[in-house]
Amino acid sequence: MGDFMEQIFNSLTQLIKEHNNILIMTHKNPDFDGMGSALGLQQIIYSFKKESYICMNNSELNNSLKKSYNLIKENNLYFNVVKKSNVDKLIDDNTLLIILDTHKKEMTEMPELIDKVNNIVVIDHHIKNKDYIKDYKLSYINESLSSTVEFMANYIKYLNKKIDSLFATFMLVGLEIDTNNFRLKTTDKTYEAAAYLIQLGADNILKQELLQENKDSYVKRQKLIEKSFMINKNMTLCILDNKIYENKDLASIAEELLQFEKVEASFVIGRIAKDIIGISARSIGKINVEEIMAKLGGGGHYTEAATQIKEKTIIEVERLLIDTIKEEK
Ligand SMILES: [Mn+2]
Repeated sequence: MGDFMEQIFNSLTQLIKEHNNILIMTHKNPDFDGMGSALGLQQIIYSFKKESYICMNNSELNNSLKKSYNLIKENNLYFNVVKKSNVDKLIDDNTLLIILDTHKKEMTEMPELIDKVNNIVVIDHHIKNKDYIKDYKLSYINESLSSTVEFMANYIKYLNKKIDSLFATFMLVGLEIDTNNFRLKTTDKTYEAAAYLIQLGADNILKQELLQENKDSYVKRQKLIEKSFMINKNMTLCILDNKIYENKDLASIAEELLQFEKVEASFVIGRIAKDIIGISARSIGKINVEEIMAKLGGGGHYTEAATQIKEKTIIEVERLLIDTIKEEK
């Protein structure tokens, strides 16, 4: 453990101990990395004999997260949330807001909180965007970190604390999703975090159940993947039909394309709204896809990025992307 990380961990502990009414917030459309680290942090705060509240709107949960919440309830584990309609009651001078897995105000579950709360902590692993949250008590944004769960698991380990095995399982799911099964940004610290979660009892069978998808969506995706092709010696492209897809469909195809021979970067183009074409890009770590997506008005990280282009056809977007890649070389 480096001195620098120890300092960050100690400052975080200090801030937690100094404040009451601690709010934990991740990004909209939460995933297992954001929520897993929020749940882990909530247990730690509780071990300091402090209440905390995860800012959450139930309507936005995906099926696996809904299943997770039901499991928390069935097992009667400590779990505290606050909805938008009730959160104002918790805000005063002594409120601490801890933002996880994003550092952009607009991406957070309740952006208005950032103006209302004076004491803010940001912990994230995305490439620092120019509109990051500037007014904070503590900020740790490290793009070489695999996931927010990695930070949180190592924080829990540093404190020598334990959390329930169910929470450890959710955190491990987040870690595996964000690293695409230990393929991306994986360092010794990532494995240390995973090892600690397994030590805490993370359940591999439940983990796989939470990662499972239904067969139809799997088969549908494989059919789309079949149509992908190499655009040069190390990049592959998959162009979807003209149906409207969700961003996460594009992203999961791009991720899957990375496992094929010779592929160092993958791109998926598809319609995501009536007049918007999306591109999702992934890289195994040699090619900076964020740079390519930024030239097309988007952003993200080095290994995962995306953009949205208005009022163009899929073919026009394909041409734009290929020209941009050629310029890049
Ligand atoms: Mn993440």
